[in-house]
Amino acid sequence: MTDPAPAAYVVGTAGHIDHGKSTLVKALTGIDPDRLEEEKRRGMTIDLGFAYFDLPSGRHVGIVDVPGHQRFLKNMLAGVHGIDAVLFVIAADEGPMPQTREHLAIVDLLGVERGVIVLTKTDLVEPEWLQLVSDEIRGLVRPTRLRDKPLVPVSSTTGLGLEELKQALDAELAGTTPRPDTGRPRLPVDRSFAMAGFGTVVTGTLIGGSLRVDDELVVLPKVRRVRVRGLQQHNRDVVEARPGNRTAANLVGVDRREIGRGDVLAPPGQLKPTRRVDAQVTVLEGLQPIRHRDRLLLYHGTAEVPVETILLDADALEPGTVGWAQLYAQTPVVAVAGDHFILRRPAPPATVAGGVIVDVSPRRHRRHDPQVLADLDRRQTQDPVAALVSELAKYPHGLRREDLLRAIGADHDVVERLTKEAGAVELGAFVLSGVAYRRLVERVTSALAEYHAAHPLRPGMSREELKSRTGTPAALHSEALARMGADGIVLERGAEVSLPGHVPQLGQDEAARVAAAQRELAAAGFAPPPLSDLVRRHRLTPEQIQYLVSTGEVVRVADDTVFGREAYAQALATIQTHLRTHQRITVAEARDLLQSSRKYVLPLLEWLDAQKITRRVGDDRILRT
Ligand SMILES: Nc1nc2c(ncn2[C@@H]2O[C@H](COP(=O)(O)OP(=O)(O)OP(=O)(O)O)[C@@H](O)[C@H]2O)c(=O)[nH]1
Ligand SMILES: [Mg+2]
Repeated sequence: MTDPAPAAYVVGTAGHIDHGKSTLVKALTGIDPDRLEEEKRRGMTIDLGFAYFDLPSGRHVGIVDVPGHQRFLKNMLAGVHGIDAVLFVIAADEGPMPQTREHLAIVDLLGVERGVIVLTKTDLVEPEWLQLVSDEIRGLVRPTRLRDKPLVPVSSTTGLGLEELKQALDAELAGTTPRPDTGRPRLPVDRSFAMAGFGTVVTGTLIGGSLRVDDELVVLPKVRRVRVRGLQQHNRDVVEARPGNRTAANLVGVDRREIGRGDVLAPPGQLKPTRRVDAQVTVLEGLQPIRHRDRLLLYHGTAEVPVETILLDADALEPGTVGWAQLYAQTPVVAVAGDHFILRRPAPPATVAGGVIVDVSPRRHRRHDPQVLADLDRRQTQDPVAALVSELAKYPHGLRREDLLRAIGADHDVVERLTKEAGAVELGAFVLSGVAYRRLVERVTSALAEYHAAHPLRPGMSREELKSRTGTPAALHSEALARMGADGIVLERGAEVSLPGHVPQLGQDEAARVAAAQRELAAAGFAPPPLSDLVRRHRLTPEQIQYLVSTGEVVRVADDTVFGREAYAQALATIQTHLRTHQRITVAEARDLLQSSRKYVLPLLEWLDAQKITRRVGDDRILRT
């Protein structure tokens, strides 16, 4: 096992059949994404292919290569969710074709913001033709998010333009904000297979949070418990898989036939499969309208699910318009508000719409209900949780609740959703992202571990010192410690903080000096040397003395008077025995019994009084009952 891989990106191909997507991937990465025998024989991609490479900047890129053939569009749809950028491929000799348009519509509906337009097979055309095709493509992408994206002519055969393409992709990815780690990982599965000696392996693009080896997870929607035995990203073993990466997970507890494309792997209790989702639906231009109760196919994550479309604000959604719908699914879907999806008509097959899920646990709505529609509008205008998550991600020390809400213009109840749904942590007046809180915990525990190692005798580190060591703002510090204390991560004792497992112990070099002092004390019996002498002779520190006192090795009956454990126990027993038979004892009697002197016996008896073992009555001591 090696360290977690650095942040990486997932890039998908898109484009018409035979336009050179797979050839381009191979030219860029050296990996042939067409892995099936049938694909190699027919010279076409049937199912998703995967490759990876590093850009000139060092960015790791995983590539999902999709089939262009219309018949395999459902495979394409399983591959494009979660991509950071698209390589939108058009063959220069043929120009835009039907799946050029369909794939473009899909990546646009899925909200893919980044990409490069790649003109392939430029070795087959004349420059004037190239110019014509380029102009046509510019017109094609104008209404979409790819509008201003770089257009790079290449030839995978001659290698022309490949370096420029890498530079352009690098520049595009440089502009992406890192995928938010909301502490809610999901791995929509696109493949499952058995590996000899390992068992079940599933792959997918990980989103939402990290997975770690030994994590206990569930496979949804069927709810089956599994454990992660191993993780790989880009063919490297990792202990932690980070979101926004192609990820392979080796699972214990599930046969490969019981998990497959469309399933979702996630921590237990975080996602609830649902038959109903409320969604904003955008209908593509130039097609038939979507009617109330139309039966369509929902493509979400890697899943394909038949749905009935319940239109909430219209009887038909016309091409090019946007409306509200409740999608009633034939089998449960595993979704999160904010997820994008695609809707297709089963026959004749056609991509007709796409949209965004705004509610994953809606009630059945009355149609045309102004209140329902207003509520949906509110959710859509800005999913406040999503907005808060991205706002919060900017603050490693969290943000005051008030400031956070003001930044977004959200209500207080949203913070509750933020902690419930997005793993954020509330600490007094502060709200931290799940990641920020985990980092804070790491800083605190490693500062304490270091401190305990350097000062094994001290029971703990002062709160003040811990605060400045971890760079935590004062107002956050005590709240954070209280929370970590409640969670059993640290132990707070007065002004000191320690790790729960820390037991003060003597360091090696001091153990010898302390032992010598103890030997001297033991040999002295009831006539111990003054503590100050012991301290001087054995160079004892106040901490060491405190340690000896707290472990009971010495009993400090007065400021400068200490007894060894044995001597004290013996003295106590002698006095108690005497008192049981004679009821009373004077200082002089005790002195004689212990063959000691008044100098030691007086503080000893006073100590026993203070310990509520004896009580003073006139010049005598009696036993307390
Ligand atoms: N001359 C020339 N031929 C190319 C180039 N790129 C791809 N080809 C050829 O075009 C054909 C199709 O290429 P693929 O890479 O399989 O196309 P694809 O887009 O992956 O096709 P599907 O996966 O079926 O959608 C192959 O015979 C390639 O050799 C290029 O830059 N120049
Ligand atoms: Mg291909």
